[in-house]
Amino acid sequence: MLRTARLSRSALCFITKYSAQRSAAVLYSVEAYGHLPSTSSPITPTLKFFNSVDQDGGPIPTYRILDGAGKPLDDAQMPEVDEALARRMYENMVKIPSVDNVMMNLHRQGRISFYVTSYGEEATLTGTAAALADDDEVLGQYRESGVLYWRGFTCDDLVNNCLGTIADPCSAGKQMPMHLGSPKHHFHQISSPLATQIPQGAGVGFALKRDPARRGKNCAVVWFGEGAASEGDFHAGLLFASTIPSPTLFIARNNGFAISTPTAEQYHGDGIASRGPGYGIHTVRVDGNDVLAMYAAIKEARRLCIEEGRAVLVEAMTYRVGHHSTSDDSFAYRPRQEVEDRKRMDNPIARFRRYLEDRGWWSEEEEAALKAKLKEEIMGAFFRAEKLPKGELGNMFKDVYAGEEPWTIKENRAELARLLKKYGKTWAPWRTELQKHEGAGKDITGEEL
Ligand SMILES: Cc1ncc(C[n+]2csc(CCOP(=O)(O)OP(=O)(O)O)c2C)c(N)n1
Ligand SMILES: [Mg+2]
Repeated sequence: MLRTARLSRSALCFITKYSAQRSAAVLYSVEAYGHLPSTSSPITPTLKFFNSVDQDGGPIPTYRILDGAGKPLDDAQMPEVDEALARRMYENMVKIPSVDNVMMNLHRQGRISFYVTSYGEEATLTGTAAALADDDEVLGQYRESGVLYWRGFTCDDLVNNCLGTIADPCSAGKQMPMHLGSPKHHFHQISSPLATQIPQGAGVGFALKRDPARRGKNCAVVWFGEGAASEGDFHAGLLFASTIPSPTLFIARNNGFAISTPTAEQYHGDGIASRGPGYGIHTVRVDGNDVLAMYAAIKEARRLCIEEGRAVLVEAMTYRVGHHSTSDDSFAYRPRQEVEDRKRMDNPIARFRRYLEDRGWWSEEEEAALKAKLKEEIMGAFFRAEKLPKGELGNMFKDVYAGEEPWTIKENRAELARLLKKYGKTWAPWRTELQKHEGAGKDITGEEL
């Protein structure tokens, strides 16, 4: 990585010329030779297949500002990030793994049933969140809690969601942990089936365009992993946003894996970015572990999106340092050493910390104080949430559908009542679990259990 950054400019020119010669094709000018009625492309007598969006045949370059040691690249244009903003970004980045560490421990102790970490993707999330307006509509996949933290979603909110207490602001304990959502923070409810958020996001973008109060002011922001981009919904969503233009910003987190499937088995083309131009969408590939590059790229992507009222695609190249989720052991399919190397060589937090320290914007003492403050915040949130009950059992049937309650829900509730009457008092796991709910199931059975 460092070596690439130091390649001399003459070497880069040589590579460009060399590939240009290889790909030379005879093109007839449109003025003299015209073009087919179905396309505006010039006529050529050269039979040449292509397999790259770059006419030189090379891969799409990756935009970055900071090298691996946190030093700005010689030719990079620095985004306007002053000390206060830089420190806030750094603090958000550190908060993400701090929360993840505690929640992973709670999972190991059996106190929460499921969790998803964002280890390694702190710069992708924070650089984006900082460049957006806080009321841009976000549709996440599930690994984007750092975007919510930036907008003021608290540790109490997160822990209540994971424990499914009455104070869960996302789904009142109905959803799995980490299926976050917060209308207050303009963050749409996450749902498990991959990629469903992509066409939905194009719809949200279109709705923003149709709303006079928000047209030209906000965009929809759709997150997805490179694995989710293999779903048909990815293609439907991008086609929708390009043919029915809308200010929709698509952000692909290319973190190397879809659970155990590495990218080498997910696509044969040039990542996700190569697909954008196929849909006529402005596209850029960014070093997702460089928070300043993410910030600058998203600022510009958002501007394009809103000013042109058209979709933009950003591919953030990063690495999923953690396991996929608490249901996964990634060392079954990737070497431990690979993970250790990536943590060391391409650590987004360490890299940005060095940038801050070089400017005198951060110190050892401030690091210790931040870590202590975060620990207190998260543990405090846990102790508060632990004392709260879960809502009434019947809540799980409420607000599932709008309008009249369908017969399926009525039937499910009746079946649960039957089972509770039969086993609620006798089967120990149910007896224990029921006590955690307000009313201990009385709202379903109509009687004391
Ligand atoms: C339609 C669908 N198929 C499969 C799954 C199971 N699944 C959950 S996450 C995941 C991997 C997604 O990988 P990626 O989109 O790259 O996101 P990452 O986990 O790497 O952030 C899979 C296959 C699902 N939730 N939905
Ligand atoms: Mg992935």
